[in-house]
Amino acid sequence: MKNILSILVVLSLVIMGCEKELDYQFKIDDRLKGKDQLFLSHANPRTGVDYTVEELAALEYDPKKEDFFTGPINLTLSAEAKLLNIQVINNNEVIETINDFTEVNGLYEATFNSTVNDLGVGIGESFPITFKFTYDNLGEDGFNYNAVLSLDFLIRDDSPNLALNKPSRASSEAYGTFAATANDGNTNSNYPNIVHTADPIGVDSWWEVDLENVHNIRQINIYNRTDCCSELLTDYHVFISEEPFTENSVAAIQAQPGVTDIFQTSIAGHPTKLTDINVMGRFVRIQFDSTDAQFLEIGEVEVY
Ligand SMILES: [Ca+2]
Repeated sequence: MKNILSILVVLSLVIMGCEKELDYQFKIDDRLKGKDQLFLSHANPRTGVDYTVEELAALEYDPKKEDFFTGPINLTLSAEAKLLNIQVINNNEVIETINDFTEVNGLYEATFNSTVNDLGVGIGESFPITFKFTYDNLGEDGFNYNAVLSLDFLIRDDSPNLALNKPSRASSEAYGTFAATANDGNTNSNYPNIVHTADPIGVDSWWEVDLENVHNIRQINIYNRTDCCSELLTDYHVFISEEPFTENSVAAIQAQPGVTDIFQTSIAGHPTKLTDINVMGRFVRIQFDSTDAQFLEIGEVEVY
């Protein structure tokens, strides 16, 4: 048996234009009677392959309402009667219209393929989709009424924050602050809920976290200090490396093999989200190369 998560939905029928001639509603009801089931199925988004029996048994959420994706989204949609199209709708906006169907074992089947990035699903956020199935003109009496069924689905990106409570350190910990405050899960970024370095001129102040394993890093959120001084967190490097940073100056780290350097020239927000990174890494470091800016002040860093 193929172990895919399959959602069977039988919804009340909505008839376009039924307010005009109630008579046709009954005809259309009759035409779809016994053929009004919709199916939505997909492989396990965490593994990309079919669910194992154990994985299916361990699902804790309600799969009729939502599923978690961190990358590709490949859904199979099926209906029991011939379809004209399926509209993919988010917030009343049609984002795609599917017109290609294949007939498989008496079902009319289509696929919806996307990614969380393409849909713009923020990490930790939910993205509601309505699939609006429009049946082909059911074709009696020359009247062109199409029956419509809708299926609601919620895509959630529930990627864990890889930096949370992992070992972190900084070039200095001044004014009673600690490096660990910048990855303790608390995004309140008023002093003293920050890390605050104070280094001599000539030292490129930094903070870094060790994710303890190499991950594909997709997004980094940086929360600037909020009660004052936010203008200081600008012109900073975000370095990513699979290997530890062996040097402490920006120039030396840039010369280290395998280091990715993302340079930010605008003042950090609360948060600033660096998205679509897709770099393998274990160590993430935020660092100034301005000898003027000795005070690196950060409330929180999240890595996904
Ligand atoms: Ca914090």
